Amino acid sequence: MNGGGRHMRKGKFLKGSLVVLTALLTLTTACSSEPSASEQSSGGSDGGQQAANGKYFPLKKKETLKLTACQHSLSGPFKDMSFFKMYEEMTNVHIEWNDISNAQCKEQMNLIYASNNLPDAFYGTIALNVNDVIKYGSQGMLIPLEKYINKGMMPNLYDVLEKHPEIKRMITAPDGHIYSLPVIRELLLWQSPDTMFINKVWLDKLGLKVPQTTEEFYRVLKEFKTKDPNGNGQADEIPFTFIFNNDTSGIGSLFGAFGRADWTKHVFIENGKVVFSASQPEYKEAIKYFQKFYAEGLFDQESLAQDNRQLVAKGSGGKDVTVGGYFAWNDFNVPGVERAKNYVAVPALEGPTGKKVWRKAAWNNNGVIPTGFAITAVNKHPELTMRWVDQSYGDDMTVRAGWGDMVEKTASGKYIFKEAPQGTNLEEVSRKQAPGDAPLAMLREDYGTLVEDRPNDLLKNQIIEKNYLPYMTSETFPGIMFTAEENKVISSRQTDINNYILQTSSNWLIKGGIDAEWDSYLAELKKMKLDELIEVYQKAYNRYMSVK
Ligand SMILES: [Ca+2]
Repeated sequence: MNGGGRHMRKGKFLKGSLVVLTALLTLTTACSSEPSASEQSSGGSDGGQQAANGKYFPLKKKETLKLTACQHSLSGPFKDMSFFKMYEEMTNVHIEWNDISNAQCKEQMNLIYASNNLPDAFYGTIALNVNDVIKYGSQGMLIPLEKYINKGMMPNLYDVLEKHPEIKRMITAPDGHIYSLPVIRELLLWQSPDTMFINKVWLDKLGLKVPQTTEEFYRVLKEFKTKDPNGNGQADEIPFTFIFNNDTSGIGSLFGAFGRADWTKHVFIENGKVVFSASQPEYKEAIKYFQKFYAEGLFDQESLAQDNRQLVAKGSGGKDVTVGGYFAWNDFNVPGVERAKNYVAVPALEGPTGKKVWRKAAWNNNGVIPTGFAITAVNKHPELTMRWVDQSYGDDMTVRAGWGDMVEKTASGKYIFKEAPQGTNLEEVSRKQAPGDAPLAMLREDYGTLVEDRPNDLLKNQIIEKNYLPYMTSETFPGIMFTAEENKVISSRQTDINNYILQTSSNWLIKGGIDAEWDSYLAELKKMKLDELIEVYQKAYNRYMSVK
């Protein structure tokens, strides 16, 4: 199996003649594996390893790297994973694993850094995190990696970063160095974790349509409340439920009907400028409007306090369906799989003055986690290590790193999923075969072409494209790397500010009074140094965008 070839992926010609394809593969592999001029002249730290045919891997002589990782709770030992057995065969690089159990991960990782007893590299997103990478990178325990990310040494990752400069920004530390390599599972789904659902059976029964405006939404919920749509003779209907101040199950996107969406951190980017939603007039209008929904029992009173377990119990429990609508990642998350058939998605609603905006979630970086792999200062073969890890950013190895042997390649080149054995599921099985949270690159265009779409993902994708994507003009602050000083300001200011906002807004939603109290609320935010917080975000964002 050849792990290379990301840079010649997916062209329509791939589906053409097999002979041409094979020839191209051979050619590209040879080219991409040729040592650069500097390596040849210096002999390179890993010199003399190129095989006679010009390929770098498999190495002529076996090398061993010491890697530290943390296991996922569903994983077993890394050395037993079929993925790494295949990897060793392909590269002739043996990995000596220190794979820490999930429960011990944090403590053991801290010990490793504190004792300076370092492996050659850290592997996977469970072992690594942004704060550690920035801290230990600046202290020299992790080495800068950017000089290795070139076409000759890392053709797969290089190609991904060339096509996606935003991913390069995400993995670049505040000091301009790259200390960690990404794990990429770029799905449209991340842009709208929240999806809004409504009970279609009830709508049909009452002769109503899926609401398109906030006024229609109000009228629908009013009928849900008063007309006994579940037909049990009791006024037990909960017209609409959710978890306030939650980015998957909350109503932040609904605020968009007033011109700007909201989210738990309230920090948005508009034309390159940081905008704090909860101190803007649009936020005030939204709170004012939805207060009526609480006052008339259309929004679940418990939405301000309940947790996910309570929400699910409400949606899936009891003899009769009582929930008229909700926010969730997938339709079945609240009512369960069977009852989910009652519900359909609600599009972005148009507000009283014609505004129609949905939130675009950027805080999750579209599924890019910047900390998938890092090399330490004790590593004597950084170049070999980088070449080794680059293999897993290629098409085939990406799929295998994600799903192990639970995929099979069809004649068209697309991977399809295998049926998990009775009583198990895909993740449970594949986590024993492959690392999952590891260096790999599933780009948005890979879903449906390189790997078949999962049915749930496909449905959510369709919902987002049709109902939300055209209105995603409120973009949240992205998940960027902050400096230690920035983190200090953010953690000291933001928690207090957001707690104050949550408490005040909850009061307004239940009791009203926002008009009278708005000015003193703004004054209090000022006193809590909201301006300083915004400034920190702006500075960090400018630095982030300056990465070329
Ligand atoms: Ca009823």
